Amino acid sequence: VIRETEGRVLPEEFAVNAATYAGEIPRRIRSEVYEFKSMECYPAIVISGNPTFESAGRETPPAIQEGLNAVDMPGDEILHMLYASMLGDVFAWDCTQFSNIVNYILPIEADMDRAISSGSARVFDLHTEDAFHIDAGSYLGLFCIRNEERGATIISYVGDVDLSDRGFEKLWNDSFLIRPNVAHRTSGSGDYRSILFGARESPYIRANFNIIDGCARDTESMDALTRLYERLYDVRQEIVLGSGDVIYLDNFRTLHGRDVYRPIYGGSGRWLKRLYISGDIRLSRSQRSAANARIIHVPE
Ligand SMILES: O=C(O)CCC(=O)C(=O)O
Ligand SMILES: [Fe+2]
Repeated sequence: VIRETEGRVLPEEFAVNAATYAGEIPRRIRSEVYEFKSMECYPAIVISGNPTFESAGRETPPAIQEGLNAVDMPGDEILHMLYASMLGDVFAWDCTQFSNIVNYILPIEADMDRAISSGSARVFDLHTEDAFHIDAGSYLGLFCIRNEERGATIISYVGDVDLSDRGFEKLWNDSFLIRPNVAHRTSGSGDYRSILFGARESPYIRANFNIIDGCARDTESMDALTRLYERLYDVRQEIVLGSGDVIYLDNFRTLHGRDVYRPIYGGSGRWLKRLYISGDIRLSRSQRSAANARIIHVPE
């Protein structure tokens, strides 16, 4: 139906139009997704058993590809975007993955030892996606095409940590530099911000534990951050996505990462498709070329 109506289904356009079709998703699924969104008491929502459509017969690409925004979307990406449109507006950054709206997560041999999504030999440690930016997405979606290696996504939910201890008080102060992951070609804002924000009884969190050296203003703040990491580590869960599973993480309440795994190279390696989802796309209007544009320009 979507292909008949839309003709070519291109990522930037469909990111805007998907919501008009999402009302046709079965109510059972919609109500679960909206409960996840409104209650803010779950780390993530998983929808399993999705078809992987054309991607099932495709090899995992050897590298991140340029120009995907000009290519007709396969069915799995259409479905991913339909689900995502129930949570917010899908967008991309121009400082990573060539501005592709649909990002690829796949193993690259040359990146093996790097703490980035294409690495494998080292833990890609807990982080909020794009916490360096004030318009970090509210949610993050990962649709699994294949994962024969059973590489695990790690998640830690801030709701599982008791933050009432006075030692965590410092985390509410604007005393921390939150730097971008190395996959982003930008240095971040350089502004000091708090790690915890929002409501005291159910805080939001933003952090990147891949890059924490020297990121706190003083030693007490650094100690609080280290203790937070230990608590988050204690409550971490491993999720092994299988073919056709899609997970939407609450990026304000859940940190994620990727465990060490042994990748298969040469076409059948782990392949996830990532979508960034904004809860308030208007926040980034000054960095997008038009109201309905979905690529955020980040200064280098
Ligand atoms: O590979 C994974 O499971 C997660 C990687 C990651 O952190 C991301 O996609 O942002
Ligand atoms: Fe990530």
